[in-house]
Amino acid sequence: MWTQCWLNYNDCMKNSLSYADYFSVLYVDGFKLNKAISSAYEELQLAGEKLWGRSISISSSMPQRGIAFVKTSSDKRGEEGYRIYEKSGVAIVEAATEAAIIYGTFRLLALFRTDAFGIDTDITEIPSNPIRMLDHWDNMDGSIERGYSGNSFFFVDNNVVINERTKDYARFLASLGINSVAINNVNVKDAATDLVNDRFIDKVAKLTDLFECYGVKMYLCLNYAMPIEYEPASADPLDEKVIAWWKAKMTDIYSKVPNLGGFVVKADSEGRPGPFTYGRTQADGANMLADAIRPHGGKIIWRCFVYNCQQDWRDLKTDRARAGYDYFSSLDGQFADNVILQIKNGPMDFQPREPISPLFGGLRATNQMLELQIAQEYTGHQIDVCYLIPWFKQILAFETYMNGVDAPEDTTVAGIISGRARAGSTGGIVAVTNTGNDENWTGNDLAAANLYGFGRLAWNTELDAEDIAREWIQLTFTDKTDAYAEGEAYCAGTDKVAQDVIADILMSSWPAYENYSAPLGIGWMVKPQGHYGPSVEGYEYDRWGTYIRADWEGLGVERGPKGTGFALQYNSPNKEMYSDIETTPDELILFFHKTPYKYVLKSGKTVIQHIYDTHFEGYDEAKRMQAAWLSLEGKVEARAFANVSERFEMQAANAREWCDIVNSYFYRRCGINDEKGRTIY
Ligand code: GCW
Repeated sequence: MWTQCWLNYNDCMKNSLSYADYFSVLYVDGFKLNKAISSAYEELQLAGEKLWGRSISISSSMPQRGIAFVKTSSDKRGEEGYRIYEKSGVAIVEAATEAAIIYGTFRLLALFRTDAFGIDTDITEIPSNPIRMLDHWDNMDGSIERGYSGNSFFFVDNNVVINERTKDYARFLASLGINSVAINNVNVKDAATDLVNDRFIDKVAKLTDLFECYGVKMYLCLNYAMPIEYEPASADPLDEKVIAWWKAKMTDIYSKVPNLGGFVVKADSEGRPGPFTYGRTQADGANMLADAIRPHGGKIIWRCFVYNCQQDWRDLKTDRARAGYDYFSSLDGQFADNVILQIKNGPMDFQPREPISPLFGGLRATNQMLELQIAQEYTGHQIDVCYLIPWFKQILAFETYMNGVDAPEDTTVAGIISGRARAGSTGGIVAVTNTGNDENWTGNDLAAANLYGFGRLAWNTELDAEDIAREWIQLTFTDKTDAYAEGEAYCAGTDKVAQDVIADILMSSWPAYENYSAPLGIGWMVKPQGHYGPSVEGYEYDRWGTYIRADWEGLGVERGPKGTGFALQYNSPNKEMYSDIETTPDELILFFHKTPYKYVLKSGKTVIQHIYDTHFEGYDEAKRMQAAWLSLEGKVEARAFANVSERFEMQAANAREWCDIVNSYFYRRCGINDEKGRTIY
C-alpha cells in the first residue's frame, strides 16, 4: 500500500463536525456527471465517508444543505478559475469547466479540513500560470533518472502500468491544480520511443483519459531523432521527407490520443541528437514539430538545456553558464506560437543556489516556461530535508528589467512566465518531480512538502512559503497518535507546538543545506555522477564545464567583463551589478567572480571565514533539526516518525562530511586559520 500524503482523510479536528452536514447531497448544475465532474463527486464521497461517516447522494435541485457545482461562463475567471462560497447552507463551487470544478472541489475539502470555511466564505481563485506542470524522468525499465523515492509507478519492465496508484497520483495533482504532466524521461531511450507507436499507444490513450478525469493534460517526451529509424533516415528539420513523416506521425498519434497535451523535447543536449546535427537552429527543430502538431491543438515544449558537455577543463574561455543565452537569444521571436521554451531556473543546473538564467528577460518575444527541480538531485537526494519553496519564491521574484527600469509591466520571472509581461504570450512553470513508488511517494516524508509546495506556488505565485508549509503540515499529519489522550481532538497537524516544530524544520532546511554544501554560489563541489555528498574538486578536471577554479589565493569563476562575460548577458542594471565584485550580492559572489580568500564580503567577513562559519553552522543546524524532529516522537504517526528519523541520521552524517571536507580543503589550500579556532583537519 501507499500513503495518501496531504489527502490523508483521517482528520482529528475538534470542530470538524460542523462541516458534516454539507456531506448529504450534491447538486450539479450545468455539467454532465461524467469525467472530472464524476471524479469530483467521487472525491466528496470518499472524504465524506472517511471524515464524517456520511454518504452523499445526487440531488436534482439546489438543496437546503449540501454542496453544489455550478457552471458559469468563463468571462470572469477564465477556463481554470473558480469561486467557492457558501449560500444559505450550501457550499458552492462555481466554474466554467470541469477541470476547474475538480480543482475547486479539492480546495473546498482543504478549507473544510483546515477549518477555514464558514458562512462568510467567498473566494475566487485564478491560477497565476497557464501551464502548471510536473515532468517525470521515469524510464520504461522502471528506473527513474535522478529518482530518490523508489522506482516508477508508470513503467515496469518496459510496460505501462495503470492502476489505483496512478489514480491516486492524478488526485494529488488535481488537488493542487497541476494541469499538465509529462510521464517519461526527457532522455527518451529504448522502449520509450515506442510510446507513440502501436506497441504502447492504447495504454497512452488510457492514461491520458485517466488524467483528463482529474483536469490534467498528459504530455510525452519525444525522441527528436525518431525518423532516423524510419524511411526518411534523417531528422533534418528542413528535409521535406522528415517534415512529411512528422505530419503523418502526429495525425496518427492524435487519431488515437486526441486529448494529448503535446510533447516535451530535449534536443542537442548531453548526447541527445537535435537540429544542430544538421546545421539547423533550435527554432528550425521546434517549429517543424510545432507545425506538425498544430492541426491537433498540441504544444511543443522545447528545452533550453543546450550546452557543450565535452569541454576541456584547461579552456578558461568557454563558459557553460553562457550557453543557453548564446544559443537561444538570437532566435527570439522566431518560435511558433505553439512552442514554449522550457528554461531551467539557473544558467548551470539546479544547484542549491545560482543566479537566474539571463534568458528570462533576454527573450522578449518568445513563450517561456520556468523549469525547477523538486527531485533533490543537488539538494540532498530526499535523504536530507530541503524545503525548496523559499528558494523558488526568490527565483520568481527576480526582476529581469526586460523592458527597462521604469516599465509598468510585471517583468519579474513570475510576470514573464505567467504571460503578464507581454500581451498575447503564454507560459508556465514546471518541476522535475520527486515522486516514485516508495510507500510514502517521496522517499523522505518531509519531501512531500516540495511536491505540495510546488503545486500551490504554481497555482498562486503570491503565496507565502511558510503558509504553504503550515497548510501542508495540517493536511498531512492527521493521524491521531498515543501522545494525545482518547477523545482529545489533536494530532501533530493541529497541535500548535508540533506544527511549529515541523514548520521550523522546513523553513530552516534550505539555508542549512546551502550552508554546509555550497557557500556564496559556488556549486559543483559534489561527488560526480551521483551528486550526493562532498567532493570539492570532483568535477574540476572533467568535461562538464563545472569548475570552481580554486588556487592558493582564492576561488570562483570570473564571469565579469574581464572574464567570460556571462554577467553581460543580463539587462541593466543587473548587468552592472553582477559585473562588479563590489556590487555582486554575497550569496553569488563566487559564481560571478574569482575572489581572494581574504576578500571582505558585504557581511564584513572574509570569504574564507564565511566558508568556515557557514559550514560549521550548517552542520549545527542539521543536528538541531534532527533533535527537533526527535522531540515529536509519539506525536507523529510511527511510520513517518521512523522514516524521517532515519533520514536525519544520514543527513547529520552527510552535513558533517561536507563541513569537515570543505573546510579542510580550503584550509589546506590557503593556510588561513579559523578565527574561532575550531577543529579543521
Ligand atoms: O542535471 C542534469 C541531470 C541529468 C538530466 C539533465 C537534464 C535528464 O544530471 O540527469 O537528464 O540534467 O535536465 O536534461
